[in-house]
Amino acid sequence: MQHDDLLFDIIARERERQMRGIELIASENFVSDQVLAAMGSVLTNKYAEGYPGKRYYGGCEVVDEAEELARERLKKLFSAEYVNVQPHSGAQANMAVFMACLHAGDKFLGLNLAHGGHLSHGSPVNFSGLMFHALEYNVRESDGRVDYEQLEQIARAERPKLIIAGASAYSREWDYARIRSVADEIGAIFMVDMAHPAGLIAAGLLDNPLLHAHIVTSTTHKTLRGPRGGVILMGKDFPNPWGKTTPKGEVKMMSQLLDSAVFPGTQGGPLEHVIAAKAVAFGEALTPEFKDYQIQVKRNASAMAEAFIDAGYKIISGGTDNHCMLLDLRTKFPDITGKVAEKALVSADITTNKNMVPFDNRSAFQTSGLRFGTPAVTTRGLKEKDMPVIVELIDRVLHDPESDRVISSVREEVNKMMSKYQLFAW
Ligand code: DSN
Repeated sequence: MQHDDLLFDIIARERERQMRGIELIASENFVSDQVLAAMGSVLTNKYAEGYPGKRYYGGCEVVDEAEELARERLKKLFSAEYVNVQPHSGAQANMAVFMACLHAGDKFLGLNLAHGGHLSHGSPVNFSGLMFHALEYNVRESDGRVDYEQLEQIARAERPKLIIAGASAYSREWDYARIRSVADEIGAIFMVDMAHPAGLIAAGLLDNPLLHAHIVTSTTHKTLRGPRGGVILMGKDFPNPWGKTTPKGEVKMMSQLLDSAVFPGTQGGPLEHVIAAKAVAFGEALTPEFKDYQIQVKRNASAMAEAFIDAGYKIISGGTDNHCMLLDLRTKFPDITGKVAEKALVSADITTNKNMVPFDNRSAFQTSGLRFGTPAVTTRGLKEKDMPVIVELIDRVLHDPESDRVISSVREEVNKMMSKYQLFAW
């Protein structure tokens, strides 16, 4: 067959883009060569509907070993009793939890998307908001932190069946115990989506939500630095409290409901090549080097937040406990939208994303904020001392986002800086 020059040229250009730029999207990272190799392996050829030892296809005995390895390593990483490594993404993992815990139309409570929440925690355009009755809590305007009092008030008044903690753009630690307490009071299931800080949690640098939540979901590609994908975990299995029964009238354990909700409930054949890559990443995350990496991610984020504040920017909540931060542009540049800022920075090879800030007066398409994170630049090898340099480059672009001259001079400095940091071994 003819070599696909067209497609492989696209891949080569994306590789080049990743190498020359400063990657600050809080949910992105660079995987190891081993993770990449497992993902691009012959395991992609195998159908394996079902679970290890109970498949609907023959010839699964080898991929069973890869899936078991992923499961055992993930259990060890988070001290979990139950895991499912098959969800294709975080949204798929969340969908399976909804399927296992709720009936269509049931009430659940999650963090407002415009306050840092996630699409699959109740947005009206997502399955969660379309098929279920979504209620939302906010962060406080005064300090940008989760409004636990409001969460409790809504929980007591509305009695949702599921309460969700976790966010896409929230830089602070969560009070999981407080949410569990109100969940117990009203008999709700408590789920944490730890997709963003999972790597920091695995390294013991943030609280482990498995100690408090009934169910935990995550992606595997953010701070955890694995392939794109999702997982579901539980610290302890428990009988389904809603008496949700199978068509035959049996009450099941939550582990059984979750497994069925992933397959055959919402997915078909698992991506065994991605599951193998998850196994590699979980193995890497169990090493002392991974803890050192996460310590550096956190240090870099704190240094970056401090540099932004010193340069006159407002960070929502005034700082960060994790890997990310949300910048409210209105304090320093009230006339620049997140959209304009993102475009100018991308032109200078600094990749970030526009983001709504809590109580934003602009739409999700314009926004008044930018979200930054340090997982990817830390993988590249950047340290605290480099963060003020990055902030100064960003500040130069934002002072003059329409200037080709400024953008091209910043881009030159960015490319020179990043040429010193290796990314791929090939
Ligand atoms: N898109 C992910 C993020 O950037 O946080 C969430 O799905």
